[in-house]
Amino acid sequence: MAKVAIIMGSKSDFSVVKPAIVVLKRFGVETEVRVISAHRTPEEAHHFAADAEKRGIETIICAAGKAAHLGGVIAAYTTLPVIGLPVKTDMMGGLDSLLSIVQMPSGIPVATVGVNGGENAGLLALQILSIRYPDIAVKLKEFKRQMAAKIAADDQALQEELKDLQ
Ligand code: RP5
Repeated sequence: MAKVAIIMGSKSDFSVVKPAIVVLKRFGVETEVRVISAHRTPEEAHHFAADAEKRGIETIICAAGKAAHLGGVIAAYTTLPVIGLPVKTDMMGGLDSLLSIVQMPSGIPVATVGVNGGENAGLLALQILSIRYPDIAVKLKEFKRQMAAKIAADDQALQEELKDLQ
């Protein structure tokens, strides 16, 4: 079974991380969810990243806010794909988190989703896994088909509403 690790810099990030866990579980992917801080527990971050591949983890989602170095630190110790999930902050609306995660130096990429983009982080992990797991690829295609059907239905409903406007 496919396995994704989801780590967050603080328990306070959990509400942002939750949609990633939900979508991964919906697709039948095993998750390992941890609080590990690049700054407050740097040694644990090192050990976690260095051992992740051996433990069967295939992709790592890292959620963090403010000076959000977790994804970068994890990516420094593994060749597994790392997805950064910037957390919205009170002071700067998450721009601080976003730039801290996305502006990695050459050689250590962190694939970054939008601020509070938990579901997209989960979906991106699924797309990475789908290269190896055909059942996930099939489910992703169905997911997209359902999204398209909803937009088409919304468009149809809008056309009906527009007919009633003066
Ligand atoms: C970051 O600092 C965490 O990822 C969190 O988003 C932010 C604030 O952490 P707390 O002070 O709420 O623990 O490391």
